[in-house]
Amino acid sequence: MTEQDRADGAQDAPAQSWGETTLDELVGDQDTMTRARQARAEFSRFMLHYRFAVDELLTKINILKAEFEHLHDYSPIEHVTSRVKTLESILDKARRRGIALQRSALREEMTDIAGVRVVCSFISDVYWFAEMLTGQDDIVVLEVKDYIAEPKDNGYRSLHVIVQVPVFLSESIEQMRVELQIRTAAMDFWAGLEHKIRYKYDGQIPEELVAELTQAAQTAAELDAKMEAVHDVTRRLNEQAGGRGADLSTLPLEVFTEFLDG
Ligand code: 0O2
Repeated sequence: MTEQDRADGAQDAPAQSWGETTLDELVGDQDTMTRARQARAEFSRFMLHYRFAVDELLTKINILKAEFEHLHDYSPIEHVTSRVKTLESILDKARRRGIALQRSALREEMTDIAGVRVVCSFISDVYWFAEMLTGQDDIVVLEVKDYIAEPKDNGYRSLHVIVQVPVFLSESIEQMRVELQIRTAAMDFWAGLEHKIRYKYDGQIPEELVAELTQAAQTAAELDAKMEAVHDVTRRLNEQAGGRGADLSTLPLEVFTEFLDG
């Protein structure tokens, strides 16, 4: 199409429709435009607070991880991922669950707008980590779903905790909800695969695959139990050997006396 065609077409084209209202009417209605702009700005502020809440939690997680690594000689956390739901995903879930598209309703009823997933090495680490994090004074636990103690029928295992975390802004403190999913690497591997398969079949996984997946979840759980047993033995042996901290014995003593005097 040439520029001339476009110009001709534009002359003949009817006013563009915007639902029941023409775009011309909408643009002409300054109140509507102002409200729409305001709503957009408020929504991006709303989402920013969730991003801040995730950042707060990630800082806490990194501190716990670094301290644990310093005190012991392994890391209990394999990796951490986080996400804030997209607008599309929020709208989709609100429609499915019948949640009103109002700030207060979304805050109260959609508890996974912000999500943090922590993947640990061993099952004992999952509970250790959950306890350490939720034991902090500024964290409020709103809900716990222990799908490790009680796996879902399909074999899904994970510890879910909805927490409320304060976000300190320039003029207010916002209490934000975040969904924490804490699980082992084996549980995570299974959940990732199952999620991909479910997506591929649009939620309707064929029967025989469901059975295979449930069996795979059982195998993953057995692997976790075996790894935990190995971990117990190594921990015991390590304790018997008096632990293995960082080798500070080669540093000159003056370094430590100076440290104590300071
Ligand atoms: P996404 O894309 O991961 O965010 P809720 O949906 O939270 O209001 P529900 O379903 O009772 O209510 O919460 P639940 O059981 O705590 O599960 C929420 C999240 O856990 C899901 O989010 C998944 O991330 C994960 N999950 C739960 N069950 C399964 C499962 O069987 N397989 C896999 N792979 N993941 C699961 P979303 O919103 O479904 O998806």
